[in-house]
Amino acid sequence: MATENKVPASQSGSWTSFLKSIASYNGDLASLTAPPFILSPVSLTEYSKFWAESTSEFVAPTLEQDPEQRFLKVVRWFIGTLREQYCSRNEKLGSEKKPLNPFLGEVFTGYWDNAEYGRTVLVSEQVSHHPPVTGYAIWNDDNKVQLQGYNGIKASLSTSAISVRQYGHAVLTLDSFGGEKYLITLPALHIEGILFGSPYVELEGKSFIQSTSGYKATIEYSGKGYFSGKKNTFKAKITPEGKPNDTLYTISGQWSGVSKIKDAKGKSTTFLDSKDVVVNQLQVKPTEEQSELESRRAWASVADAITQGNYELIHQEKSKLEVEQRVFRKREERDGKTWPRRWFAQTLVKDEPWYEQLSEKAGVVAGASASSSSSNAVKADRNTDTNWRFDRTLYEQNVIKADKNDTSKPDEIFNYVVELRNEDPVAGELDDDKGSLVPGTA
Ligand code: HC3
Repeated sequence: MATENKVPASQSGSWTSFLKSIASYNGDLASLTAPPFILSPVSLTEYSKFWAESTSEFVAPTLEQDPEQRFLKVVRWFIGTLREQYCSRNEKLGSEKKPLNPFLGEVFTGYWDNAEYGRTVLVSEQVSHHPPVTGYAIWNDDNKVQLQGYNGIKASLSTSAISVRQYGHAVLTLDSFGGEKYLITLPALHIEGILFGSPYVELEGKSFIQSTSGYKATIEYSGKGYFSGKKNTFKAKITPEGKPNDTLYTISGQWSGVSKIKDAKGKSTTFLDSKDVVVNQLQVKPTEEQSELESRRAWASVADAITQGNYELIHQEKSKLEVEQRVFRKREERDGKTWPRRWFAQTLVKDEPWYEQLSEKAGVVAGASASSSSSNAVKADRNTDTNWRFDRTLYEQNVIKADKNDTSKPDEIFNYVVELRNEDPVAGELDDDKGSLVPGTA
């Protein structure tokens, strides 16, 4: 693991300040100001793409007729996404980076075209800023498969690492099988290597996949070779409904590399080599054709400043966005308005019996933003707890308008932004500029 100091000499002062700020950490990772070398020019809204970068793995379950084999295909697709989700920055950029913290209403969209499987569409929207929550939906109509979900993080500090618990979940729906659903909970993680300026992610604890067809996967993660002496290891147990001790299959190995599957008779074969999973490039429209609320256009100046490693410019450009967001929130508060979500809406837990049932079978607490096992004391209330759900009708209605001169398609949300901008200023709306930046950090 990383023991070599990777902090550029020119940024060692600001890295030391950053380490000090971690010591007085208040629970909000986004508020930690970090020097440019650790910043990513990519917004968290883009991370939703990691769920479906391999079209063939994403559609594989829907092409399988046998429910048990179908479940295994879902597990295989899920395990195959982890490498890109959790170690692609490390592999491509040398360490984990601090992503851009999306603003409320920020959207990111794209698609993958595949000669055999058709088009897979991705939409991602920042549905909450405090706490930060990103909603996403990915679908392939030709193969009647849809994934949707939302996630946020809760971080805490331990001696040398930052522990991150994810809340939210993903739901895979297969319409070819009567809307068969798979509830997918999200693993906890910790960020190691911070002291040396070389953060990397390790997964920990358990996550679950529970299907309406009755199968359950309990996936246990370990970073430091607890299971096999290798990094990024996991062990998954597949059990049928109501028979937690009747293990049908055990899958184990590295989620970033090779894993094996063993059936109940002890026969073992290769399950997956994550390095062989084909990563298809997401198609995103050119920045100049995007709306002001789309990630790459909204963050373009900040991203340029990060790429240049220009301290002052990063701060200056980020501040412009942050100040406008603060002004918007103050004006909304004064006028009793709420930011209109574009494609997602909150649904009460009690109104989704399928979700309550799957959570119960998975052994996780329904609602209460939990991805944890029920042994954790999380208070849940089905009458008040909500989940963010994608609404295809909202999606069809709420187009993103890139060209302001295009009057054929009203973009209600963009019009709302224009309204907010034109509102009378709230007294003192610019007074609380945090100004908390350590020189040379963002
Ligand atoms: C914790 C994390 C932000 C969240 C990232 C999530 C959980 C987002 C949803 C994806 O589906 C999965 C995923 C993968 C990686 C997670 C990131 C790893 C590091 C980043 C922190 C905010 C960065 C902190 C960097 C530091 C310590 C320098 O400030």
